[in-house]
Amino acid sequence: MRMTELLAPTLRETPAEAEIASHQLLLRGGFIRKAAAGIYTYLPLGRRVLAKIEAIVREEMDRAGGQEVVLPIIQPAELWQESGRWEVYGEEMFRLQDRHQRQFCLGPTHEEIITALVRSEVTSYKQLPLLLYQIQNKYRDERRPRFGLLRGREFVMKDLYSFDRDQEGLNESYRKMYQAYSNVFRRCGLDCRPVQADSGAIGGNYSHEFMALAAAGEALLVYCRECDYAANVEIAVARALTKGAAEDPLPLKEVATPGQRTVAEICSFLDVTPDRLIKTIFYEADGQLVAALVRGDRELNEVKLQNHLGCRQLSLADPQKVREATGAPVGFVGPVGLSGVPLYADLEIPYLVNGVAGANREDYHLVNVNPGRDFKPAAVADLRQVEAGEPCPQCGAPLSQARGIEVGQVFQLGTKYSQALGANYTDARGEEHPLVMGCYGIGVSRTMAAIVEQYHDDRGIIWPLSVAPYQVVIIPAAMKDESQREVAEGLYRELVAAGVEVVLDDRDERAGLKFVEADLIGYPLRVTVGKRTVTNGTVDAKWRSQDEVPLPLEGLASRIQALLAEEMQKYR
Ligand code: 9G3
Repeated sequence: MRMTELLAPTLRETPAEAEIASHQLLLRGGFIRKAAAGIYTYLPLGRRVLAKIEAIVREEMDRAGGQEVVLPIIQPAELWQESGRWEVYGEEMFRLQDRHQRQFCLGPTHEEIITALVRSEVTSYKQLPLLLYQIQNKYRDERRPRFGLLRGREFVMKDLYSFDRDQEGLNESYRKMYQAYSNVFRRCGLDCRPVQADSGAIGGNYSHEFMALAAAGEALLVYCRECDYAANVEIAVARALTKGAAEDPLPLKEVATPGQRTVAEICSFLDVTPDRLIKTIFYEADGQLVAALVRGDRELNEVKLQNHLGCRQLSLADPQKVREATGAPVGFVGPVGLSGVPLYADLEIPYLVNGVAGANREDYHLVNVNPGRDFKPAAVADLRQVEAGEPCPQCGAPLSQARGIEVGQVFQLGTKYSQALGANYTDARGEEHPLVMGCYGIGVSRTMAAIVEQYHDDRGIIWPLSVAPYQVVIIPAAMKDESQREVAEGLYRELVAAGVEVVLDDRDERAGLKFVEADLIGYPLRVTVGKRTVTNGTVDAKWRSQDEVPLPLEGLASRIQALLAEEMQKYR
């Protein structure tokens, strides 16, 4: 490819709306352009990267026994009504009508579609296991699309669905996919960590997420350096306490705490440490008011609360409703004397002795609050956010915390969809059973952004060779110089003939600008033809993140191919 022909409109300035490196660099490097909020055009360089990632995904899915299909993007509402999910996803679902006013959605995922396909085509246990997948656009009307390809409203996903006879079969499919995912992300050069994850609304009982570690990641994970424990903080298990404070319960007492609302204010005013406080946080769970209790030094984990309550909608309660239910404003509310509001206490609450809580009276708190004696929780469960430094639930070593980009997720669905949609198979004895399913997603366009998050510097992107848009860029320092141009053209033609993915920067521009753009776009290997090529027969070769080395013109094309082959070994 010649730079005088390539559509790669680079930008010198960083577009204002781009906050993170991958969003900035993919725009500035001429890889993507925004068509609308969360909706992108992939320019030639961007499409080439996408195609490389897709090829790696496809190879690994096929190697794991997957069969590729193409499923419709437009999906009939009837299937989602059968599965009961048509109402579950509100505004996030792109819905449309056809000319006969029949209702459809743009596919945000394909459990319904694939299960409907299989229920009509698979009847016998002999056809199992069956792994079907596609790589295609998905549509989710995110409220706040941002961070470029990381959170878009139209994005490329590989989704695979496994169909097995029983749990044992599913375990085998799950294990194959887990390995395939590790291969995919390793071949993309991504530092990626599988973590235990919440199966949430999708249902099923077991799930992992593959997290690409990156400071810009929206997900928070905790992991242990000593063992393999790693979990999305949404479900990371807190180590249960074994004993409470060794002091005698004292009589409950109301104390004036004028204007003292926050944990910090109350602790300094009453001279107690935050672990003595009971934070009472009100939520509306499917419209019903509930109160969650965690210690003052902890954060409530809303995913754990929602999973415990099994509710569809969970949101912080409106302060007015809190005042009506307790007689006090937020900051002075507590569990004692609260009738009609079910209390959900974190595991640590029952161990509190002589704690502090809001008195349900403005400007007053209660001291010497003793759970069990002064209030009775509706339930006690692990509801708090695990923090770095806490003991690993597996081995006790202190947990570390990191941010990650969720680039893959694998779920054990069980029979949730096969039962809902009547997808059964007949076993060897002629008995009918619902198919046991798993589903497995990779955010392909999100992976592209995650790679940039992990591979960039202040000059631009540093593409791993396995996913680079082109492998080599040849830069004649001066296109005007006849001899430099000839050497560059000759090398270019040799490499093209050898099947190397090479760009020749044949623009009549200053060498400096060509270097800056080559580094911004992030070509892995840069070969400069300059004055020294003419005087002493060498070119300067430079891996994007290493120093320049002179290479003799003699046998240069085959030397470059050998260098590329050697570098590709890192991404097997
Ligand atoms: C919807 C909308 C958004 C959604 C879903 C449905 C997420 C939905 C979960 C999954 C689970 C797996 C197969 C590939 C891997 C992920 N957001 N999920 O089901 F209608 Cl609007 O998609 N699906």
